[in-house]
Amino acid sequence: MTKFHLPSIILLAAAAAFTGCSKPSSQEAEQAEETTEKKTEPISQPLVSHIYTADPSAHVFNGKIYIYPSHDVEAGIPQDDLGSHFDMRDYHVFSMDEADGEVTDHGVALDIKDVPWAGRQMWAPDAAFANDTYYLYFPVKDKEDVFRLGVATSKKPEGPFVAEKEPIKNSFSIDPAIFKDDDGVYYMYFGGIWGGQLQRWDNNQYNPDGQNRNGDEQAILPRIARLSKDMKSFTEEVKEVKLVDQNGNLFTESQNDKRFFEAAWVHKYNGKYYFSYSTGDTYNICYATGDSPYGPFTYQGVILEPVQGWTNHHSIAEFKGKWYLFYHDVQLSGQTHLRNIKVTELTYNEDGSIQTITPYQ
Ligand code: FUB
Repeated sequence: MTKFHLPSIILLAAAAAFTGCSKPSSQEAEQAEETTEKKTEPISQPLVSHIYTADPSAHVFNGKIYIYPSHDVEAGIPQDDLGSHFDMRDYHVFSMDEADGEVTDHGVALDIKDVPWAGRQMWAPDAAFANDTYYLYFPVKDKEDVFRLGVATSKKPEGPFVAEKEPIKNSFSIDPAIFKDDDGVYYMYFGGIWGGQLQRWDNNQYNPDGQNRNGDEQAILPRIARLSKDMKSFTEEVKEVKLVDQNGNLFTESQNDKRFFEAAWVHKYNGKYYFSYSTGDTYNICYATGDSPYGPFTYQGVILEPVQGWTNHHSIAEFKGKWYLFYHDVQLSGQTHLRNIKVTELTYNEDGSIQTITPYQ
């Protein structure tokens, strides 16, 4: 276990690097670069700097904040459109007693070599607590190079976790996010297009030749499934989550500043369900609201504007009466696959809308 105190973190300046895991058009890349070039002073600093971390899923367990991020590494894999250079091999869990306090690294919580079915690429995880047990959910490619979602258990929030011998039946794609509703039912949201392979899944059937959608086609939708009591399987068929505009229309692929790309997260505020997500190649974290965990969710706006680096990924948690946005950028490395997790406060307006956060000033 290693402790880090924020003031002692060595901060390195780093340039924006929009050379992501999948290919943006040059116009999109230029636009995003312009956005971050205008303001370069980060509003928050990396939570840790001894290792690279990304995709922070935060939860409050036992009165502390626990963060379940990806552990970025330089694997020496050339960059390609499917994100092969994101070749992560284990997970660390971090905890904090205060949102602006010391960060404890609890060490390796799960290693890819201890997941019998895993091939490569441990991407963004999440966690949940039920049945006096902590569950770590994680996407990793199986031996056939198809992303599946795994689950591992521990009696402690920081692990170490022991993985089930098989992936969750009927699971696919990436970025699992667990939401517990007020009635005690747990749901998993998941999916990510391009490198996350969601375009290969139609009607829950795998087609290795599945293609990204064209501009005028309906955008691919995120997925949801209710979890079983033992938290290790789906109790229902995987369903699409409808994400619509203010007129109730589904987005087309060309509306890529609003349509779903990856990194789903769900939380509840004043009785409303908030579905938030990354728009991927336009780099926003957006949100949509609804009256049921299954949606439909109506688009409301941007929570987090583009960060330095190609990916944008977040989670939202309430701690001691305040709401926080956990996110990442590439402040420490300037390289898209070597990210660092951060936190900043999130503010609701009186009408329940969320104030947009600009990550640089
Ligand atoms: O960390 C690998 C992938 O990058 C995640 O699964 C995506 O959400 C993006 O952040």
